[in-house]
Amino acid sequence: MLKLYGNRISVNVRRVWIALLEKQIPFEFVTVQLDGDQLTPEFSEVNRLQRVPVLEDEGFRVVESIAILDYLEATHPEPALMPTDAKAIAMVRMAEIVGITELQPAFVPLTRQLVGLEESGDRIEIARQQVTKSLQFYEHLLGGRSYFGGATFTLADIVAGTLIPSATMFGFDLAAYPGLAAWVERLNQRDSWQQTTPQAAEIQVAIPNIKRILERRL
Ligand SMILES: N[C@@H](CCC(=O)N[C@@H](CS)C(=O)NCC(=O)O)C(=O)O
Repeated sequence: MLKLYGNRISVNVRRVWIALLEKQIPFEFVTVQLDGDQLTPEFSEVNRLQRVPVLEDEGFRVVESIAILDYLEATHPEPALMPTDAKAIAMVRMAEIVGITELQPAFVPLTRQLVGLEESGDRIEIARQQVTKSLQFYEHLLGGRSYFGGATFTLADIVAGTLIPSATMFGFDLAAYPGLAAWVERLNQRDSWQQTTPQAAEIQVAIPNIKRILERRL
């Protein structure tokens, strides 16, 4: 059986977890406490980068959430989470890449500020502008359709959909982006979403770990 090394409050893990649920693939969730378990020699053997998620398939290990999503798509093609039409593929990739290279990095200084770590006003301002630009980009990309790939739910919705709602934690109002607001509501109806949404209490308990991780990171 597939093994997913992860933690319930990790957004990078949640992407993979949702894909496994959507594809109805049986798997074992191996919890890695992010209080230092990820830094042990044992876990470093599993992932030299000392991060989750890691997917293990009969001894073959895949790290990096986007690579894991591609692996799952290739090994379990049904139901398809990646379209085959050229334009739809481009839409999905744009949504994924903007998520991991624009929006997610912009959340780092904002999270640092939220948990009480030192952060410069300039970096906060740049991060807020980057979040705004990303949200505008996504609203335009979605273009009032149901999902980024068109009529069907894809990896784009998983990657963008597990990031965009977090903007509200930093004071962004999704009402300014009506297409995105309706799409978030649509995602919230899915079982895979409901099963994987971290509870407020879980996040609260994890704050010291989040702080320690952010202190060690670029
Ligand atoms: N680019 C990686 C990022 C993985 C990542 O940063 N995971 C975090 C949890 S959200 C982690 O394991 N952090 C532990 C640490 O930095 O010590 C991916 O997409 O899988």
